[in-house]
Amino acid sequence: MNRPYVPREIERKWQGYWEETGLFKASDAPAGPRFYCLMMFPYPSAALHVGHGRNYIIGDVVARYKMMRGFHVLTPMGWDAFGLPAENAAIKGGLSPRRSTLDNIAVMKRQLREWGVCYDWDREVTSCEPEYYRWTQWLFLRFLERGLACRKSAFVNWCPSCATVLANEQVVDGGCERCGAAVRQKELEQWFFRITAYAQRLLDDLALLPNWPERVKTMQRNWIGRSEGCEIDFRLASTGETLTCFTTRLDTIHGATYMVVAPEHPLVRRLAAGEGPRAAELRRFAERAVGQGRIARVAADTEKEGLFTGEEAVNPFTRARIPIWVANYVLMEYGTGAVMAVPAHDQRDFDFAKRYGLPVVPVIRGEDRPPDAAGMTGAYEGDGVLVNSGQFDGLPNREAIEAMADLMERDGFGRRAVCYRLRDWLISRQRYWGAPIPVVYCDRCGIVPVPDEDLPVLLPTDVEFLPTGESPLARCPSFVACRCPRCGGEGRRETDTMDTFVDSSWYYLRYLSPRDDRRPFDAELVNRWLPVDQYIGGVEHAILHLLYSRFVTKALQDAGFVSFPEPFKNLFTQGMIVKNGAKMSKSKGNTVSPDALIARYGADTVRLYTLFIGPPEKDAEWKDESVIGAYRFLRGLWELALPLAASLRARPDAGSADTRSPAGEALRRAVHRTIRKVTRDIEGNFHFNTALAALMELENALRGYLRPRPGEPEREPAAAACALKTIILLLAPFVPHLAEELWRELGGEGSVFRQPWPEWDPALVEEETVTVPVQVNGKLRGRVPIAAGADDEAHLAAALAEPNVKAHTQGKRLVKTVVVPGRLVNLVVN
Ligand code: ANZ
Ligand code: ZN
Repeated sequence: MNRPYVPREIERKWQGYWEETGLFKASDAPAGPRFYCLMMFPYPSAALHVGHGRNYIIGDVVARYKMMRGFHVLTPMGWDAFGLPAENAAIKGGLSPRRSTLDNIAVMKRQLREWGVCYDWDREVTSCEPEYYRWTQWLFLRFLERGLACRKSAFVNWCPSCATVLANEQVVDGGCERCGAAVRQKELEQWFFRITAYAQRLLDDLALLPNWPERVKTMQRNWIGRSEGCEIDFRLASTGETLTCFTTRLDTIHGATYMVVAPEHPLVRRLAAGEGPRAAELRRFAERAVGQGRIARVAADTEKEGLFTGEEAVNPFTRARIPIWVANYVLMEYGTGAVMAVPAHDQRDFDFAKRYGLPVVPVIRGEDRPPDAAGMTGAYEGDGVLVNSGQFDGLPNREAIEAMADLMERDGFGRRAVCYRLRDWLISRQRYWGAPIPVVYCDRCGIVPVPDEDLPVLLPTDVEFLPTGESPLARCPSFVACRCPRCGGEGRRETDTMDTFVDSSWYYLRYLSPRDDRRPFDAELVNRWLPVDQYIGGVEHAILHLLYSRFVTKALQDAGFVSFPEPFKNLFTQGMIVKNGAKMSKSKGNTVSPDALIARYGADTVRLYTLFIGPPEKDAEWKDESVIGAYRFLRGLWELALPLAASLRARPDAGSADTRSPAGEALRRAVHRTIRKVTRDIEGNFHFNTALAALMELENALRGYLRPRPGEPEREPAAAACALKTIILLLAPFVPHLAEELWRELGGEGSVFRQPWPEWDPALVEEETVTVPVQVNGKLRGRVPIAAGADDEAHLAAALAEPNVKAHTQGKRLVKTVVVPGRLVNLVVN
């Protein structure tokens, strides 16, 4: 009687074995090829669900596969452990953020282990621990030194309920991403990283990343948002002072009938500071417009509102005086915060002009559109030929832009300019659970960086962290009070903490020397192992995390700390697991815990199902009832393999050559084709699902081979042995516990992951070919070799390429084709 398949037993055993033997321990300087396999480190929230598992399982497959390909694999894991949720949970549950974070980490670590997902845990990093955030602070100081960290006043998204600043992308439909409260605008002094200084390089260097998903690169490009245009200096009619605007459509300047400035524009501030009813009205208007918030202001369906400022500007091309308005739809942080409004050719300006009765002057004539201001129902934003534009009349507008820019640059009232949508990275948070920003305010010395040797600036533990709008650290006198590092006088510590995206912008460097207490990372090791060979994570990080990490890497390269411009050579973004049509998430109440499924069917089943569910880059629907299918396959394989392995062990000739029977030959071919298919599917784009389907087919073929039909010769063991061994090896990255166990059953030694990945024999994967006769108008004109099973189209293509057939069909019209696959192609021409 054979042993039954009891996943729990074998899985525990092999998990212990991998740990004891240090299968996943990477040495610093191994000889031979290296492979850095990185999965985005998670935020330690509550327990993981099967949707989270996809990311780690995919990474684990890659790591194990690369091991079998002979690479020294580095596959570390850590925790993105600072952040608002832990703090909010602490406020609710009373547990300290550190305690709840560490508890969550323990649960997640257990879950990863039970999934059979392995890491080099000696390299674990936890971003909320002083030994890590000390170096996040170090990074801040290097940025400060290089002018890449700066403090400036800014309007920020403010959630009154969480009492914190929110990043733009944390504002969803005008509300706080976490609590839903309406977000307001508030002007605050904040710390920024000057990522805008790297805008062009971040754009250009996307070209260095051919193996990143195209959609991620597109999202980054759009986020950076490069625009080529001009800056034009208008003058105020009253004082002659310059009012510069940015435009991408210089060609339309003769149609500029008014100007619009942002409510935050210095001109508005100056005018609003004056006396009288107009100043008061401007104050009221500006305040209300600013309060609407950036996101609402640029939304297409937001009412465009404005107010005449009482000032006029002089158009440098026409000398015409045009009124200056202030309006909500112009943003201060884009371009110059001032726009020349061309209602005939810009829809926003058109809407605004209609509302306030401002003139519309068309200056571009589209193909068959005579310019007709009165009849216009919308702006014409397309290309065309200039009209109403003086000396430029008749020029195609794209040419006009160049001619006008030349003129402007020659006469010095404007210049070509590039504008980016990308904003500086706001890194300060008025919250407790983050890395303190390491600076001191001194009345005598100003802002003084904390010296490196005084790091870390420790986050105090005896803090009341209820949100009030100020950082909780501000109400912790023992934290705030300090000596000025420069003059020794009384100083005050910065009480803001850093955005968690700073923590995660450099963690992949720390894995190389995680316990080093003299420096953030060992540059030599980093330069040896990086860029990361494969990064795996969710597409929700397509923009910020990846952009920030790229920026930090470039800044570190400029500072001489690393030798490469891009941190992640290859990126794979997996799709989401959905359940009942919605993304699996705690808030939707549709999560599935791996724990019960693993207890019932085993980790290999959960892994197999997760990988088989669909192409991993696509979203996929989780169906609990389908998990059993994966289980049945594994149990079936077990029940097939155990007796077969035993019988092979009993036959000393099992490894020798078959008496080349046709059935054995066919099985051998199937084995080699499967090796090729699985290898290519993994190497190609992680098409694990089709790789697994091919393996299931091979298992089926082996099953059939072992059951000879009556009259067929007895099966030779060598072909069966080869098939079984190959199945086990190829399955190993996917279902590692079962593979290890069966490998031993087959008489293998050590870990299956120390075995080389199977190679296919090119001679055996050649598809079988048949020779098909080709007739033209009923006469035999040639014979062509065609792969067995090829479709009609392939037959036709092969037939038409045959030289003699070609000679008989050239210049003639093909009126009919008949294909009998594998037998005949008949062409009728006239
Ligand atoms: C005149 C004009 C005429 C414009 C026309 C467009 C069409 P992109 O392509 O996104 O860079 N603009 C400039 N600064 C702005 C600001 N701070 N807030 C709101 N809008 C602003 O857009 C550039 C165009 O957006 C600029 O070109 C300007 O309007 C507007 F037929 O100038 B344009
Ligand atoms: Zn001082």
